[in-house]
Amino acid sequence: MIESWRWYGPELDAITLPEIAQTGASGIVTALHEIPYGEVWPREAIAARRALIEAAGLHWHVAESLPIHERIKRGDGDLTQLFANYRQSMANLAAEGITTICYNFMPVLDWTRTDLTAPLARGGTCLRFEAYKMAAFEIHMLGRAGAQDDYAQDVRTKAATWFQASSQGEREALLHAIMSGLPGAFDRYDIAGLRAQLALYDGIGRAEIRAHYKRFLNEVIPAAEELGLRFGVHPDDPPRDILGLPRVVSNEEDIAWILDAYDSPANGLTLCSGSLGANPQNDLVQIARRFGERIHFVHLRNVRKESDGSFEEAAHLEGDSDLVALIDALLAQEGHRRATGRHDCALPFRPDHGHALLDDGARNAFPGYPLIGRMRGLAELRGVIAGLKGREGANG
Ligand code: DNO
Repeated sequence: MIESWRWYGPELDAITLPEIAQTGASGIVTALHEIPYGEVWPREAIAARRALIEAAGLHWHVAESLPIHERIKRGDGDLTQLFANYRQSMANLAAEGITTICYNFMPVLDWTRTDLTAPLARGGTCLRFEAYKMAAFEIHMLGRAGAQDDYAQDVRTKAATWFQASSQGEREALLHAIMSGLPGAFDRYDIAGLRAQLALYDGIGRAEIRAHYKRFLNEVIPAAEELGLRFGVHPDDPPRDILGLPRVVSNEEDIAWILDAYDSPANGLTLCSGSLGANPQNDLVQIARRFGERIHFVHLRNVRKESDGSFEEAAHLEGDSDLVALIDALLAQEGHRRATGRHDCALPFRPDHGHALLDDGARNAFPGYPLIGRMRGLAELRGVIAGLKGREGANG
């Protein structure tokens, strides 16, 4: 497996490439976050980013994300130019030797949390999703019709109590937390802006989103095949509908649908253990085994779930998911690839998110992307991989 590290680029990330080199990671995962969604990533800009990365002795393995414009997700109007731009960015990435592309198909919001600095028992903070706070946001701050029906009575009661007691500052912090999953420099909404975005999805249900998704695959996967690119869709986080928006990348059945919708090795999966792991029905090892050949990129992290749908990000080897078993399945997939002569045997992975620990609080890193906490995660995962590989060797 290839150890990689997400970097937001020289302008946006508080962590530098020479610091990343010290973590031991060899690969970089990045995007041109400063380019608005829908516009072409120019080859020169990709080359300049790549040169920076290589000057630090690192390799740019994955473009995460090449974002899909909301109009494509909504199937809104004439999309010819947007698809052409997307394919041009793909061609420019391929020309610079970046062959794995991560993207998501979540309407409006990317990953969603309600607390960015939830305290941990032994010090430090983590990202947390609190069901009653999400309910308070939807029911009392956003005033979304139908939001009541998505929550159990006790969660609604707690939501009302929290809302009544909350200060303006706490409500703003909640909005800020919910918006923080949108990566890069663009598309933060205020309440009015979010309402307007949601209204654009009126009348768009699961079947429509799937149809728009299939159209996207038809538009880009043939080009990916020609260019030698591998696409890996990132699962919904959390893996369920949110804000009344249908989400179609949440579980094993969804993944099977996507991989069938355009049956090509180029149409694959980013296996994110943290996103999929937040739904108790998702069996990570089973998903890794079933779709193993189509996994092109891996995000490794853990979650601790609660019965009302709340969860928090646990340390990489704590929490509810058995990451050792998952890594074992991924190593078996690598072995299978070697045995069948595939050239993409080594799976790039990154320690996805990390706790903010020690001096992390003093830096203005992106939420979930601190230096020390992720380095702890990477070191633990590295140990698991070495241990499992050693056993493989010992077993001959
Ligand atoms: C969260 C990330 C996601 C991911 C996108 C991929 O930390 O894993 O934001 O980058 O969903 O498009």
